[in-house]
Amino acid sequence: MSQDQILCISYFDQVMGPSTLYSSELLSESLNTPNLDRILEFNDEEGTFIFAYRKYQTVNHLFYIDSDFARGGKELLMITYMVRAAIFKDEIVDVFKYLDSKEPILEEFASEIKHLKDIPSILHLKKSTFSEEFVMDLASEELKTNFMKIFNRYFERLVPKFQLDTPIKGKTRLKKVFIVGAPQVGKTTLLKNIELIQFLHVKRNDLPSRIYEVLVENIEILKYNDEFGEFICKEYENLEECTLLAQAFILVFNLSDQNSIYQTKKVFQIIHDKHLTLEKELVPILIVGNKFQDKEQFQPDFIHEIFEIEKFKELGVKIKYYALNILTEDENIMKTLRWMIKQII
Ligand SMILES: Nc1nc2c(ncn2[C@@H]2O[C@H](COP(=O)(O)OP(=O)(O)OP(=O)(O)O)[C@@H](O)[C@H]2O)c(=O)[nH]1
Ligand SMILES: [Mg+2]
Repeated sequence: MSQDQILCISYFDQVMGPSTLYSSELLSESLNTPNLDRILEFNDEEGTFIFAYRKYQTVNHLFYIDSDFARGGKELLMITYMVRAAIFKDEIVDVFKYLDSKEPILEEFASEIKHLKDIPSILHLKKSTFSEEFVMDLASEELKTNFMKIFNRYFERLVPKFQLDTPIKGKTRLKKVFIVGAPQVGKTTLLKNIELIQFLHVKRNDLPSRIYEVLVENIEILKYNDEFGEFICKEYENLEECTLLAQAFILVFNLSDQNSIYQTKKVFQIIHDKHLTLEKELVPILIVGNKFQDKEQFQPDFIHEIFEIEKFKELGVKIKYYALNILTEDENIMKTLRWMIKQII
């Protein structure tokens, strides 16, 4: 199985902390897989949730199994199925819908694991001389065989059948959300922060409810060069291409600088005109006023007026304005992104 999809079972070892019971791949820094340990360390509620992390998008199912060995009589385990977004050729939504649809399979998988007796005992083997890759390597042959049968069967069921032999389309086809705005308003900072905000950064009490987070791989900065009146994007040739691919726009400006508000509006106007000439349907628009010094100098009414938010709403465009400090307010960034993702889905 390629590294495009990984299935992993981890658990919370009461002595060692988060540990890997078994995984189809050794998770490592170089693979850019999410840090499952950190997820397990901070969560203990049963449930399924989706978590996007740079290269990989994951669906995770946390569950307990009864154990005579554990304090409290229960062991916490987590099944994680992850896919590289790049294997999905089409829309952002495909990955989310796809992962979301896997919940029942993960639940079934968990229930089969619950019924494998002897699992609790290997979770409590002394690991001091532990040199194997996975704790499962320490199990008896019988348990290993039974476990692998189940593991492989569910892995088969999880893997998308339709695309495996299809070559991945050009990377450029994936990028769908564009950040635009005046110079020096925090566009790069926003993108970097979205990449860095990890699951745990933002305290969550709503774990069992679905968490849709943005696909970082699908966000690009679309810069406007005022001098030459042209758009520059790392991945795309020109504005026309970006407009045709865009699934959403994020507009950013400096909320203490009127010029930057007007400049961002001007850039957006050019993009909007392009939409009209190409007769492309208008996509959701997220407007972010960056509160540089935590100042909110210009009130929402003013922003609404400049960006003609009400007019767009009447046209049926999904559009929303948020004021926040891009550098520091992770939680609010996630809130705005969740809004955007919901509009796309
Ligand atoms: N205090 C504060 N500084 C910020 C914030 N966001 C960005 N900055 C700083 O503002 C400067 C510009 O931010 P960038 O993210 O590079 O802005 P940009 O829009 O990518 O700029 P260009 O790519 O040059 O157009 C950097 O020094 C950031 O550290 C913020 O929310 N608060
Ligand atoms: Mg930049």
